[in-house]
Amino acid sequence: MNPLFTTSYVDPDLDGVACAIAYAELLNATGVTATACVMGHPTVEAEFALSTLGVARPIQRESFLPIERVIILDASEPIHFEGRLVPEQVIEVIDHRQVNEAHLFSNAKVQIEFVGAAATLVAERFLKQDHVPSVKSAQLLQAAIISNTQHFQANTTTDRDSAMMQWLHEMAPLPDAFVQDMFAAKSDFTGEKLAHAMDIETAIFEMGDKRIGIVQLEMIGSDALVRDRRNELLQILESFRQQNNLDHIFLTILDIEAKLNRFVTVDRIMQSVLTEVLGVTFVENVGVRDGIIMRKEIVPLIKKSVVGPVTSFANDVT
Ligand SMILES: [Mn+2]
Repeated sequence: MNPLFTTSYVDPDLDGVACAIAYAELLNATGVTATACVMGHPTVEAEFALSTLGVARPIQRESFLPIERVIILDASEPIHFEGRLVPEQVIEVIDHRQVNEAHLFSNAKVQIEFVGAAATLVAERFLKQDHVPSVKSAQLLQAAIISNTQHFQANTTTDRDSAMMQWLHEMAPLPDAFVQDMFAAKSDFTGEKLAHAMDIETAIFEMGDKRIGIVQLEMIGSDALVRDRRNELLQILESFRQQNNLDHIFLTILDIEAKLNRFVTVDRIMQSVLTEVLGVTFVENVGVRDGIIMRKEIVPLIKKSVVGPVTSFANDVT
């Protein structure tokens, strides 16, 4: 058998990294040899969690071509692998996105369920298979659930996320102040860190004949960022648009503390689409919407507005 790896998309977030590590641990505990990997650069938040919790870094890999077997977690679209594997190499998909292309992984067993974090699905696998995760994996999965649910404020949060959080917390609670420190760490966008974070947090979607870039930042203190660095934000967006050959681009900032989103774009078409689907009014290229809404929730709304109703795929949900 060819070697088996667990990984997430290129430049993974904490959910993707935590899932890759914990699921490899579960597989190995059940007699299936697998190695956790990351491609590209994990987010600042993921790096913070790995170092603060003392978790060994997953192996760095930049390609799985041509023969290795891969399990992808918190990911379900070939485009997010940037040609570093072919869909046929993927034997399993575990993800929580409504808009996905899991059907393109023709050899994979697929689990797509709409919970707040893919980490919840991995924690449930441990529970179902009657395996207790290591302390570090239990903590990493909790950090991922907290991160992906915006501390349980995101609309995508479900009772299953809370139940797995509780289960993991009882066996290995996170250190004091970990959550606060994690949110503060990911809100540090001083100097060049802003463009770097925006680069990592850019996702590209093909909708009809349009390529749309959506940059999502999660932070506390977004009012000051937008006030003090709006022109820089707009310039970064424009340079990303040109570099990635995009038709449209916008930035969505989830402010976990203020409990709102700020949208930034100079693109009039995107402004009017966001006004149409979310009721956001733009003043000087910035729009504010109360309540936290995540990119994965915005995507289907925009897709519907740009190309008509979203196709529902026949997912092989296991
Ligand atoms: Mn996720």
